[in-house]
Amino acid sequence: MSIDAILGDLTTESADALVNAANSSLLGGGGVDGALHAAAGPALLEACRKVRADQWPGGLPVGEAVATIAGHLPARWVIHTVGPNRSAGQTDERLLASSYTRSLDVAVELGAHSVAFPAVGAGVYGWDATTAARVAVAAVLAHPRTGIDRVRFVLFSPRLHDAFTAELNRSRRG
Ligand code: AR6
Repeated sequence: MSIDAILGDLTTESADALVNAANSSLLGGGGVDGALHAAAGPALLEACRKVRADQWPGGLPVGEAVATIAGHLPARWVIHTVGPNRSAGQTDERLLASSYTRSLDVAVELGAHSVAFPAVGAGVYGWDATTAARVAVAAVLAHPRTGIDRVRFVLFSPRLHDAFTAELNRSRRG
């Protein structure tokens, strides 16, 4: 089982499941959400509309996760999660941890062997890099991750890459 952090673009990362930092509407947005939808093509939005109609008519709650097909992305599934919007006063770190925990729960249910995450909440939603990295790494390490061989954090900025790398190194030193 490997956990690593790379500087890169999630839309070109090959993994069984790519995690999307979505919003409750599941109908797209900016940041990594917009990039994933653009790369996946319209089938992803169509799948998200179906999730809304069938499973989450009121929208996906903060800290929850749900899977769809991945369209043209180099993955089998996209797992959509909604981080807490710190900029809007949702400051509970447990909700951010839950985004990772529930995403991994869904990945295990799907039978995914590899999962790639962005820094959920660390863009529009306003979590600082150090906190985003600490919460993300702790949540992934605490998860049983049954059947998952690789978890990768794909970070879009050197600052986030440094924060996640430092956190992983700290956790390895124990
Ligand atoms: N690959 C990897 N990371 C990326 C990419 C990419 N292609 N593009 C951006 N990031 P954000 P949030 C990074 O704002 O804070 C959306 O509008 C970005 O630099 O995408 O959870 C949703 O629809 C940042 O470090 O997600 C919601 O409304 C990280 O991904 C809202 O933003 C997360 O930033 C969610 O906000």
